[in-house]
Amino acid sequence: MAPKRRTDSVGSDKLSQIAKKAKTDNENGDGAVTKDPESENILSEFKMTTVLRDSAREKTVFVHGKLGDQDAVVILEKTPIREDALAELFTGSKLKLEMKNDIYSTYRLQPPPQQNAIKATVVCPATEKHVKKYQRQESSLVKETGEDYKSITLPYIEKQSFSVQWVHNILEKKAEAERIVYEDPDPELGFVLLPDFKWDQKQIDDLYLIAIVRQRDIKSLRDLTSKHLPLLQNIFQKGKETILQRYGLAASQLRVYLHYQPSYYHLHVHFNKLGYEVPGCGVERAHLLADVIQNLEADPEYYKTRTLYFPLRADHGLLGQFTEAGRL
Ligand code: DD3
Repeated sequence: MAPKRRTDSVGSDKLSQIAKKAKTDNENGDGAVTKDPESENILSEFKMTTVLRDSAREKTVFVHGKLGDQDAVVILEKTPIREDALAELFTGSKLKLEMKNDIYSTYRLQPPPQQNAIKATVVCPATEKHVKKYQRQESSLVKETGEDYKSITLPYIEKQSFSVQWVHNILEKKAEAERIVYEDPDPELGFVLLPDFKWDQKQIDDLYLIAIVRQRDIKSLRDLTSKHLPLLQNIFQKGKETILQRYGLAASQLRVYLHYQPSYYHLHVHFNKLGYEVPGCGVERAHLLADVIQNLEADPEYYKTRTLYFPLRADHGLLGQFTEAGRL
């Protein structure tokens, strides 16, 4: 059996060190992390109100509640079992027989504490939008012409003023600086490559990095023209090179794409391991970077003029705008 590839088998045990360090926000206005206290349990104060969503299959739960007087969303996720942890799991666990029948038996295995971790993501203060985002919702496919973008979508996103403070923190090294995997400082062609929140960096199977561009005025795919080709090619090229060097994953093992609509309006590119079926990687939302580049090469105004389709959740404000405009 071929050994499973691990992040730390490719010359970077720094990765696991980083992931182990508990990080706590030290409020200084921009929400940037300035100190690094070890595992103070801020969640002991969490007063839960509702479970927004849970999935037995994904082993996740999204909980809404209060941290002090602020709204908070806490996401809990059981992490995959690491192959290099198996030996300790077999030797160091408590085992309780549940049933035995013929050659079959099931047990309740109680792992040692260090093997029993749950990934916890905290959004605090959480807005109404965060709360809505994690509630289970039906979606509708929207058809957006170039005109619809100008008259409906653009005014909507400008009015919303979605905060991308966390993106600016990354670009300015006020947060996650030690997580940066590659950076190109060029103001025009530059970007920062780092692991997405969703990836705990413990195994390559669910590799998920994002490239955040340095230019701050590119909201989405719709803003791209042929003048951005050098930027896109730079991200594609250097992103693939870096992932090969650092994680041993060839370009042929990568799904590199943009979202439309994106979840934040600052241009970024997703890098997943192929075969990792992450929400948002389907045809109704993902646009392969390779295709985006080709389309812009063929038509400099491709994304300004084409009709684009995307799903929106029933409670999404933009869906209401399309309905009001009689476009749904
Ligand atoms: C987000 C989309 C945004 C909840 C959650 C995530 N990768 C991020 C802040 C820092 C990050 C991300 C919004 C927000 Cl769980 C609401 O994502 C982030 N840092 N996707 C990284 N590395």
